[in-house]
Amino acid sequence: MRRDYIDIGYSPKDTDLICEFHIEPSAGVNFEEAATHMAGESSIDSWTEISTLSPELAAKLKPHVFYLDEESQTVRVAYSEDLFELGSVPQVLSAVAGNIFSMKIVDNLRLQDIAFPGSMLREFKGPNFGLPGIRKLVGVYDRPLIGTIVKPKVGLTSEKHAEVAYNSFAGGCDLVKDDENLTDQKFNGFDRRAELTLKIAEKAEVETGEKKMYLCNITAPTCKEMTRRLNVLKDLGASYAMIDIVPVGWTALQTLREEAEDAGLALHAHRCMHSAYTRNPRHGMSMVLVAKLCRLIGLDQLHIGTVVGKMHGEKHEVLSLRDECVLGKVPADETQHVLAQDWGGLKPMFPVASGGLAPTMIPDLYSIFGKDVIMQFGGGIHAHPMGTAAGATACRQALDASLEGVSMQDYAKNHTELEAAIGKWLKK
Ligand code: CAP
Ligand code: MG
Repeated sequence: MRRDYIDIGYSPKDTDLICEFHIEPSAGVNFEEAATHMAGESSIDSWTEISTLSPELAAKLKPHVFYLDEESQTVRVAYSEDLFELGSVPQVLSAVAGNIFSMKIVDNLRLQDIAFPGSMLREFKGPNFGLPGIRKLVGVYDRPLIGTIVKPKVGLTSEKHAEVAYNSFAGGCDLVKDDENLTDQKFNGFDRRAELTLKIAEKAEVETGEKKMYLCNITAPTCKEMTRRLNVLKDLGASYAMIDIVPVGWTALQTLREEAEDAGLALHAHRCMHSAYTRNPRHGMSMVLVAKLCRLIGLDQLHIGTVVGKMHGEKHEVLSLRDECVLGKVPADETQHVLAQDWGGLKPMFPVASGGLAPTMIPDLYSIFGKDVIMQFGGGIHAHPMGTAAGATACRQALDASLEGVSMQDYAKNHTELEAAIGKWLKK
């Protein structure tokens, strides 16, 4: 391993890719040594001096550890763009999020963020619809969107699934999605579920006068099958497809981004399994980076957490995720280890808040996120004491109260569905 990767004061080139890492060296390994090995292993080097790495080649491609703070265990590395296959998320991750997590000389290592240079950003299309395109699709511009997840997660027949979706739409949901583990099971096959639920969404549109979006989960064992499912949805007149982004993998997402554009479908990114490597603040990689990669590749909307619901995610972290989804230029945020990112012209993604939410949380959600958020209520709609449709109506009533600046309690005085929701979820 060469010794000249520590290069404090190096000023990254505009074309460099920059990574921030959290590094905890193993016992007996000093911080600079751990940083050197990590920089080498994530770029051009090996565990020992290799004769085949000429000084000229090293000078051209070597990484620069330009920031080193042992107290905060933070390291920043600049990598030449020549080290990467332009437009390939898998290859970037194989380099800067690959072997290094396995190195014995670290006890913990976390890739906090990547700042992509414009020269690499330009290789990605970003969202096809994005937040503005989704608003145009749904025809709603001035409020959060309300969605639900058909519950129970799995087990219903396709007919029953469609019935629950209908009640959710009729009650006021703009969006109804499949749960993350519902794909193509014997009791609820993909093709039949898509056909029945899309047909009933159309019925609800006619009856309510509102657009109704069904997000059918196309997660499948092969890209070929996911593409087939995407085209089944297209032929049925769907506007969306949903994907479990972590189980399917980055190459599948880049493939489906192309296929979805050809099919004219928006992509909903469910992030189940992300916590396997984002949750531990000392090891793995951040959800901010997952969100950045999703926007680069071009998913249209992404789960980012709720602050007030059942999943972990502090307010500052969730808002950093929201900013990464939405802003054109994301400022550096040292406290959240977010590197500054200029998104160029890539469209914003629609942030999705979901997980453990009840209609009575809408005032808090609205004050946290404002109008540019999709609020999803699974149990919070299907556990409503008056049933699914009333649960959806209670959400719209709670949202109307927030939009009008009226307290939920006052608004509930002449809105029975909201009053029942308050009785169930607020009065403990
Ligand atoms: C929510 C949900 C979503 C979570 C995912 C669930 O249902 O369907 O998958 O929101 O979490 O299965 O838990 P509930 P995140 O509304 O009944 O909780 O959005 O944090 O990725
Ligand atoms: Mg779910």
